[in-house]
Amino acid sequence: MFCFQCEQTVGCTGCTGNAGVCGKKADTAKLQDELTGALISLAKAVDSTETISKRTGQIIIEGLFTTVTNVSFDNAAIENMIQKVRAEKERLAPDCRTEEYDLQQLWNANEDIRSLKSLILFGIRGMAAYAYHANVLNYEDAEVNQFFCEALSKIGYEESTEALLSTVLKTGEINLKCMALLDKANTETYGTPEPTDVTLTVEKGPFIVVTGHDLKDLQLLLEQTEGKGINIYTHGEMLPAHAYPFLKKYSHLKGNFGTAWQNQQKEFDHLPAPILYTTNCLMPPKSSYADRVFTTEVVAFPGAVHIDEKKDFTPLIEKALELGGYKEDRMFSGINGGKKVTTGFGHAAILSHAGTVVEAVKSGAIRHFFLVAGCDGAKPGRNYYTEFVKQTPSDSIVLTLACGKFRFNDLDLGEIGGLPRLMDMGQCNDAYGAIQVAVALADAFGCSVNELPLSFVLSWYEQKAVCILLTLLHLGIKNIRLGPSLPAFLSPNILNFLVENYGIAPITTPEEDIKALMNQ
Ligand code: FSO
Ligand code: SF4
Repeated sequence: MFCFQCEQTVGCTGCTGNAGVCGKKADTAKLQDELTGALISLAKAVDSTETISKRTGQIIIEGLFTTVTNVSFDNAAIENMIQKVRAEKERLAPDCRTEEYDLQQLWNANEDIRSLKSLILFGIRGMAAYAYHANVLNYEDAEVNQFFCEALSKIGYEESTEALLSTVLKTGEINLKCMALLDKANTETYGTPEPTDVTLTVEKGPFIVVTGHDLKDLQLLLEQTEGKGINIYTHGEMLPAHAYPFLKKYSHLKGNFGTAWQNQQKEFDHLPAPILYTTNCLMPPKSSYADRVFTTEVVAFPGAVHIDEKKDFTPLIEKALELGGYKEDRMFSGINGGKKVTTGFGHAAILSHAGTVVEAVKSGAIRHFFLVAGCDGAKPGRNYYTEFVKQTPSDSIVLTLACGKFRFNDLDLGEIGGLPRLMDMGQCNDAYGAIQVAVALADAFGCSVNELPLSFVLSWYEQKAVCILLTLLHLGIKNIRLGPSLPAFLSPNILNFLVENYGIAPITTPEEDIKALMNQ
C-alpha cells in the first residue's frame, strides 16, 4: 500500500506495508485507490457530456468522502461504492472501453506533479465531506459539483505544472463556495449559532454519545430519543451543535462528553453507552467498546452496526437502554481541568459585536487576534497549541474552531470589553465564519486581511484541513503557521513555492511564534 494523505503518515513520508498508522489495512488502501481511479474515469466520461447531473454529483461526492482518513475501514462498503461509480460511468458512456485510471501512475509520477495532484486530490476529498453535509440538508451548488469532475480529470490527465497549480488554487476558491453553502444549509435549517455554555457532566441514566460533523443525524436521533429517558451527549466535532437554536431546544441534548478524536479509545473504554459515528474520525474500536459502536452514512467499520438511509436508530436506542449509563451523575473535566466549555461564536455572533471590537482595536484594548484552529491528533508536539493559547497576551483575542480546540477550550482566558478572549467558532467547516470575520474587520479598517493584526496558527491532520488551507491561499492570506509537521505530499519545490509566495512556515515554539507574529 501507499498512502501519505494525513499528518500522521509514517516517518512524514508515507504509510506502506500491511497497514497505515490510522489502522487502515493494505487491502482497504488498495480498494480506496481503485475507487479513486473509478472516480477519475467517471469524471472523464462526464467531461464529454454537458453539465453534471445531481445524481452523478452525489455519487462523486460520496465516493470522495469515503476515502477521507478515518472514514471507512469496510472493504465491502468500498467495493459497493466502486460498483456504484462504475455503473454511473456505464450509464453516461456505455461504449467507453478506455481502461480505468490506475492510481499507481499518480504515486509514481514526478515528485512535483505528484505533489500538485495530491494537493488537488486531498483538497477535493475534504471538500466532498462538506458538500455531503450540505446535500443531506438538500443544499447543493452546481458549480461545486462540476468542479469535482474538473479536478478529478486534471488529476488523471493534466501534466503541466502551471495548469495543476492553477487547479490547486481553484480548489481553494471552490471550497470557499462549498463552505458558504454548508454554512447556509446549517443556519437556514438549524438557526444562527448563539454563544452557549456546555456542561461536561454526564447525568445518571441511559445516554448516547454522538460524534462527527453531521447535524442532520444528530437531529434525527434527538427526534427518535425524545421522551424515552435517554440523554444525548456530543463528542468531538459535534460539540458546536449545542449552539444551534433548533437543536438546543431538545432538553435531552445535555452536554459534551470527551474531547477530540484521538482520545476515543481511552474515553470510550467500557463506556456504559453506545456511540454514533456520523463522520470521521473513527479509530479502530477496542474490544471493550466494539459492541457499542454504531456508524451511519459513509462511515463504516467491519462488525459495527451500520444505520442505513432509513435512519431507524432503534438498535442504538435499545443498546443505550440495555447499558443503562452511569448510576450517578459523573463530573468530567476538560484537558485543563475546566468543568464546562463554551461554543457558538459563529460569524454572526461575533459580527454582532463588530462595533465593540473595532473600538477596542482602536483604543488599544485589543492588540492582536489569533486564529488557533484545526485538527487534533496524537503527536506529542501538539501540546504546542495549548501552550500557545496559554501564552497569548491578555490584550489579544483567540478565535478557534475544529477538534484541535479541545486542548484548550476549557481554559478561562478572561474577557476584553465584555467579550471572552477565547471564542469557539464551531466545526472545521466554520473556517468559513472565520474568513467572514477577517474580511469584515479588514473592511472596517479599510485595509487588507494581511494588514490586520491577525495571525493564523493552524494544526492539520486530515484532508478537510487541506481544502481549508487551499482556501486561505486562494484568498492570499500570508504567513500562516502550520503544524505539528508539514504535509509529506509537499515536494521541496512546491513547499518552496508556498514559502516564497505565501510565507507559510512550520510552527516553532509558542514563545518565538507569538513574538514573531505580533511584530509582523
Ligand atoms: Fe477533526 Fe477528524 Fe473536523 Fe477532521 S474530528 S480531524 S479536519 O475529521 O474534520 O476537525
Ligand atoms: Fe497513513 Fe494517514 Fe493514509 Fe492512514 S490515512 S494510511 S495514517 S497516511
